[in-house]
Amino acid sequence: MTKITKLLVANRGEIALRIMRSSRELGIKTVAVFSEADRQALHVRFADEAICIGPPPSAESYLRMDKIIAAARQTGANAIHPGYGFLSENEDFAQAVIDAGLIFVGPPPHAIEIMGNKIAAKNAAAKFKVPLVPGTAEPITDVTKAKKLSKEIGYPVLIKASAGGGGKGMRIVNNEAEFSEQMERAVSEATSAFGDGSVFIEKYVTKPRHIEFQIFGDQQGNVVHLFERECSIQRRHQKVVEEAPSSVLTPALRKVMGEAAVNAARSCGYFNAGTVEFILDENKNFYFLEMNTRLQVEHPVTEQITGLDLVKLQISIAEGEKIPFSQDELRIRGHAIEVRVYAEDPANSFLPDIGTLKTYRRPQGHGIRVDDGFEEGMSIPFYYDPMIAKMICHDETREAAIEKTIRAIDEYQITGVATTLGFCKFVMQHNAFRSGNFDTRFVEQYFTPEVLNNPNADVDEGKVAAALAVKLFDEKDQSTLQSAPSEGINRWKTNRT
Ligand code: MV4
Repeated sequence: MTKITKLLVANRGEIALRIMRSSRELGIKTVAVFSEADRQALHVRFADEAICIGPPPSAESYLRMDKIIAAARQTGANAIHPGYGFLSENEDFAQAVIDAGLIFVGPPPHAIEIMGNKIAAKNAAAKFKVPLVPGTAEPITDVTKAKKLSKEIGYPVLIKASAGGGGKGMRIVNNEAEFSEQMERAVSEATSAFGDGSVFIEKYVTKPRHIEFQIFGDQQGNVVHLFERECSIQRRHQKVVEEAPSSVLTPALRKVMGEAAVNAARSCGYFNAGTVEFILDENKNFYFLEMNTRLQVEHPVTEQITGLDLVKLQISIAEGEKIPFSQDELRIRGHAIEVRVYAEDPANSFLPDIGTLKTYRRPQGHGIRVDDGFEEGMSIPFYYDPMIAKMICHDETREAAIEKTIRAIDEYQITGVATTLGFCKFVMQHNAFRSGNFDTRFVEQYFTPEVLNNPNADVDEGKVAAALAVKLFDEKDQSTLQSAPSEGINRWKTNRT
């Protein structure tokens, strides 16, 4: 049981600030690390101490384990919080932090390792009776065998990369004739993207809802869940709107899924905060997909409905304390909706619109929380994820939370860059969303730029041409499920199409 006295936050932006705020309330000193692009950033100004760890590109700064650990040594920090993205799900980093004699505010390295490999994750979960999508339990290399298995499972099937996650490297196969070609592509994509060509096959669930459970474990072996988050409103695996609770779970289903989530955590000896991802099919059968071994972007909706501060809980668990409540003591209070405000242009294929926040005024009032890392006049760095803010609205019912979200979107004033605020308002006003009858296809089914009816719609011809090129490219290659990057990782150079 070692108290954390000084915490280094190995991250930037809103999440670095959010972690430091809770630390300060606990009387813990904070250390920021920053790249040369972030000298003026709010997380740097908020921290008690700040250390520059390198040039703007993430690979030369926020991903440099050596520099981050050296910064902890230099400042006398005795713990490191990784936030999300960057090094947060790197078991070598977690181990290096521990080996340096520091506390890692996160899960044990071996749990990160197991859950980082999708096949290992499924096998671990299966041993604890967590329901899985019908499919192969091992990496598959033999096409003939794979075809035979797919026939048994029934088409369509999905080929997934074991080292993937978040939708990277998945391919849909509709029939046996397509199989060989798609498998070759999947293997070569996985090899070039992850250096690991292992793939596996699952039955393709065609209209899934994405429901994830927040779990917490302590070092004494207690595990609880803090209910679910509904994350079906996403665009190319990038979540746009998240809410808690989900409007489709009954108390009985919530209990069964929650117990499965707790078992998935137990299956890898998990402690600290984690998220167990499920898909729910049209008949409300649920299946384990993967486990995210970090605090997630959308954790605030869980905080709003439970009244808990998940970062404070992470810190006390890292110090060796027990979880201070039992499952039975937890209740859902009201309904919370988070919308992600990105500097992206929904009228132009959601291209990042990096620039300066000429006007930046946050909405206010009862039940509104804005987690951001910017102020008016600041510019959004080109090097990192273009998320400006997360706005979380909490009210007694889902309907009231939707109305509050619309009111708050209208009150939010951002000029200088295009944002996803109008797009989020479109979601809030859509009948499918309001009725609760939607799945992960919501955006592709219902969204076209025209629905924004924006009188200031950008008619920059260059942008339109670029957007059109992207669209045509996608349509040519429909069997690839395009993926967004991992949380917090620069997608300009890696994944942006
Ligand atoms: C699936 C699926 C359908 N069937 N697996 C996408 C992200 C990664 N975590 C797994 N994903 C999916 N796996 C089977 N067997 C559909 C998806 C999927 C999805 C899942 C959650 C949220 C959004 C999604 C969007 C497209 C596809």
